[in-house]
Parts: sequence; C-alpha cells; structure tokens
Amino acid sequence: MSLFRITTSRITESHQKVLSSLSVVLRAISADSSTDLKAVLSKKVPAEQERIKAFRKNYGASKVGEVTVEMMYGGMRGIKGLVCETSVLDPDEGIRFRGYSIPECQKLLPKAPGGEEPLPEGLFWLLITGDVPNEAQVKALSKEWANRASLPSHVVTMLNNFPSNLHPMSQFSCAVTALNSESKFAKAYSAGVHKSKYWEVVYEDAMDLIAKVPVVAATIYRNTFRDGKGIGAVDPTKDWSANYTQMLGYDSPEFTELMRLYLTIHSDHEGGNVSAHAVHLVGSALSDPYLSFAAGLNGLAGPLHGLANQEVLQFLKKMQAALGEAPSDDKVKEFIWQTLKSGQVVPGFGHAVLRKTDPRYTCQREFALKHLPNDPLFKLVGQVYRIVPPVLLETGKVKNPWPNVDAHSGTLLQYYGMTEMNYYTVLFGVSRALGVMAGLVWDRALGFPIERPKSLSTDLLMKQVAGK
Ligand code: CMX
Repeated sequence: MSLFRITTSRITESHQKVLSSLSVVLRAISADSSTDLKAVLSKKVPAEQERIKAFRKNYGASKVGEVTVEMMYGGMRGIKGLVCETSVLDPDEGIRFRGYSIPECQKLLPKAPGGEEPLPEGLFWLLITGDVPNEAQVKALSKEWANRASLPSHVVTMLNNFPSNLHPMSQFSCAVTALNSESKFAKAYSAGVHKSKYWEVVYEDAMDLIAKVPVVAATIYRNTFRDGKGIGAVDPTKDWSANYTQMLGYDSPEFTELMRLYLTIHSDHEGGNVSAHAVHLVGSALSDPYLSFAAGLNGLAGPLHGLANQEVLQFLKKMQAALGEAPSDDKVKEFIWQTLKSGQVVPGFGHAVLRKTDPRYTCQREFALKHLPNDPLFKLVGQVYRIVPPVLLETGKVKNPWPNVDAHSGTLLQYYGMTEMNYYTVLFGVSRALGVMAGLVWDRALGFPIERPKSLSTDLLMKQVAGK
C-alpha cells in the first residue's frame, strides 16, 4: 500500500523500478490466457478502435512538431508523422517492444525447454497483443505456424529455377511476391469484404506469411549454397526457429539458440525505418500482405539498411586479408580512415535515430562473450568497436558513431559455420516479418487510410519560406 502514497515529486529511480516491475506483473495478470491468438485480438481490436477514436476526436487538432526545410531535404529525419503500435525507439536507450526493452524480453518471454534465449513466437504475441504470453500460448503459435508452412508448387518451382548467382534477397522478394496467389485478403477484397473485416483476413495472411517465410528462406539457402536437396518437412512439435535451422541443415542446438535470439531482436524497430515504412506504405494501398512484405524486403536489401550485415562481414574479411588476423590498433585505425577517405561508409556503425550503442549489438556481444569469447573475428569486432567511434567523431559530421545491430551478427553466424555472407540479410528479413506483419494487422484494424504526404518543388518551397 505504501507504494501508492509516493508523491510524484518524490519518486526516485528505485521507486520507478518498483513501479515498473509492478506494472509488468499487473499487465501479466490482466493478460488474456486463451491460446487462440485471433480470439484474443478480436477482444482487443474494438476496445483499441474506441480508445483511438475518442483520442482523435478530442486531440485531433493538437500539434506534435514542426517541419523544417532541412527535414524535408534530410530524409524526413525527426518528423513525427507515423503511428506504429508495436515498438518505439528511444535514441539513447534503444528499442522497446510494446514497452519492454531487449533485456526485459530476454527475461520475460518463454524459452524453449533447456534454452536461455526468448522464442520469437513470444515476441510476436507481445508485438501484436501488447501482452507477454505464457508458455501454452507460445506453443500454440509454434504449432499453428508449422501447420501453415506449406508452399504452393509454383513457388517451389520458381525457387528451384532461380540462377544461383541471383542474390538471395532478390530470390526472397520474388518468391514472396509470387506467394500472393495464396492471399486470403486479396480474394476477400475482390469478393467485396466489408472494410470492418479487413484486419481479420490480413491477420490470416500475416500468420500464413510468417509460417512460410522460413521455408522459402531455407530453400533459397539450400539451392544457392548446398545441393538443393533435403530441406525436409516442418515439424509441428518444434518451434519456429528450430524448424528453420533444421531446414537450413544445421543441427547445433547452440546455433538454434542463436537463431531464437537473432529472430527476436531483428523483428521490429518502430515504424519509420525503410523496411517497416515500405510495408506500411504499400499496405496502405490495400496491396495484400505478401506484396507489402516484398516491398519491405526490397528496402531491407539496401546496403544502408539490412544489407549492412553482409557488408560488415565483407569489410572485416577485407581488413583481415589486408592486415592479418590480429592487426594492431594503429593499422585498424589507418584502414578505417582509408575507407572514409575513399568516400565509403564504415558498415555497422551509425544510425538515423539511435545515439548510443544499439542494445541489439550489446546482446549479441553478450552471446559471443558467453559462447565464443576467443574467436579471432569476435576479437576483431571488439577492437573495431573501440577504434571506429572516435574516428567517426573526428570526421565532425557523423551524428551517431556507435555500432548498430549489423556490426555483430555476421561474426556469430560465421562461428557456427554459416559463412555465406550474401545470405545474412535473408535472416534479417525472416525476422522482420514478425514486426511488420503485427503492424499491418493493426494498420487495417485501425482503418489507416492510404498514405499520401504532400510534396513541394524547390521553387515552391523557396517561394513559401523565402518569398522568392
Ligand atoms: N561511416 C561513414 N560515414 C557515415 C557513417 C558511417 N558509418 N554514418 C554516417 N555517416 C555520414 C553520412 O553518410 C553523412 O555523410 P554526408 O553528410 O557526407 O552525406 C553524415 O555522416 C551524417 O549522417 P548521419 O546523420 O549521422 O546518419 P544518417 O541518419 O544520414 O544515416 C545510416 C544513418 C545508418 C544510413 C548511416 O549511419 C550509415 O550509412 N551507416 C553505415 C551503414 C549501416 O551500418 N547501416 C545499417 C543501419 C541499421 C539497419 O538499418 O540495419
């Protein structure tokens, strides 16, 4: 009871911690314990629609920021122009999924028997409902995704006929586009479904899509880098990540644990990043979830976004080839400066929103410290982590000199034998399906309209702000 007597002016950091743990407990108690995710959502959607309707009615004219000329030319950085329910990115603290930080998710979300990392199924449940799921709910999701995993034969044929020199991300995006033959939303739309029911069919597509992407991704891997045979069937008694690693052809339980962590932390990074925004934008035209996700994948395949994980490994390997396996700090520094002077970016460093080390980097570093502390490439990553930020700061223009998620992931994958760097962004894409599909279901549930911001020409802009 004494907790409730604390006055706001006297709330200390330790009070805040107690209150935040209390709110976690209260949220867990009030969470629906049904294992039927659609039924849980069916209760939440009307309440959320009402809450937002009232908010818009009362505060629709309130201002949330200003737009400057610099923002318009500067990639819309800092413009608050989107609503994304699933996660929020704090520049200093990093991502919070429905209010929970990565360490909190690692603690709270259900794990596989004997495992230590969260199951991505649990993260998806959290993203789409706002509730931390229990073990039964997560198990039900693993089973449901396994049961929805089959691919239509035309997609298998298409995958098997791609040339092996086609980048895995291009294969991925093409196959996801072709999967739209299965879209329940597209069929319902052409049959005249009422708009109040959009979210329900988008939910079906989202669940199918999440179930199918590991099969598509594993087929790409086996076709491109192995003999193309034996991806095997999805096992409904296994979790989503365990099925994926088995289809990829990896049998190390530690690799599967890495994959559970990897697929959890790459899932969502609020709404404005290129892949999430692309999915949201294309989905706003009522393109079905497959077409929308393919658009997101095409954005993710850019070197300034998801392809950076491939670029980082190439960069580290290039450095090792030039300087040896364990180069001196001075040599590494010189190599970084050469990169910058030749007009290239240092991949894996910097971020449009973050201003501190990415917690997704930190948790991968912790995984490495636990499982591969003496790996030479991990040591090089640690060395680069020490040397790059001061160099980037010295350039005087980089706003965030700290490492992002992509600075670390490839090193972990290499250690477990996944040396094919061109494949790394596909893993990112499989994970990103969780966040963007949860978001898309809510986009339709909340009736977001077609996205169409206003643009101006430079002449018009000059006239408006400078009168000439
Ligand atoms: N290396 C070299 N230069 C960098 C840099 C880096 N890692 N990060 C930023 N800069 C440069 C920018 O290119 C820009 O230069 P110009 O003014 O000459 O155009 C300047 O510093 C200012 O950029 P910024 O405001 O700090 O960063 P942005 O918001 O424009 O860009 C990002 C963010 C991520 C594209 C950029 O930091 C970058 O290119 N990083 C390397 C690629 C990378 O790791 N991307 C992955 C990000 C995470 C993800 O999406 O997966």
